[in-house]
Amino acid sequence: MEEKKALLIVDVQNDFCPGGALAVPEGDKIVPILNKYMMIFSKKKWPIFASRDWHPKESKHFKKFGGPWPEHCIQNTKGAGLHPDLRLPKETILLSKGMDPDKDSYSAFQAVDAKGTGFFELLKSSGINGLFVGGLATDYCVKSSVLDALKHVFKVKLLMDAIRGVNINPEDSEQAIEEMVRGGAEKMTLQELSQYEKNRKPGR
Ligand code: VGL
Ligand code: ZN
Repeated sequence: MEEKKALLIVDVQNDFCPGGALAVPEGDKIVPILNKYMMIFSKKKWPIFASRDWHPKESKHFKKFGGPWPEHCIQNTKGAGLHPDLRLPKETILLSKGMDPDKDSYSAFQAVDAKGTGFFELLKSSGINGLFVGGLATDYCVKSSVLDALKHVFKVKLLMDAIRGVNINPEDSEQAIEEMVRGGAEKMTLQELSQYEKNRKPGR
């Protein structure tokens, strides 16, 4: 069966980048790489999805209310904004998650588009069976999204040059990558994708 691909960019938001409320070390370094992936996908007319963490002010996700995290990505704040250098093509489908004050919602499969349609439904209705995943953070939302994608039997490519982790424990990202690969995700880089695309016959 022909693979129908889509790109998922997970939570590349100001609060997850250096200077933000829950900064991922070097989180902003992936932005130029993601821009290149987006150019490739955009040229091919392959769909691009961008998820965002979109929390209410009061959420059990936050330390203040008994959860694990400092307050971050609060709806309509600067911290919740996508990184300003991220060049999202206009056809990018924005997904939001984390709106339920009682849930953590790490996975993009818990996210919905502007009309409230879930990510899985959106993928199914466009016949997508292959997902390329990059973004933040490797050890939380990227991992959770990839494991869910594998559960739903999507082919997953993990974009090794376009992910970064929180690493509360130094090995967290490494372990997350191992877990995703064990589950069936394949590692990929921009160079490999460009090379692969060059070698494909036109029209395929
Ligand atoms: C995330 C921690 C808390 C993430 C979201 O996007 O990886 N991590 N909320
Ligand atoms: Zn969050």
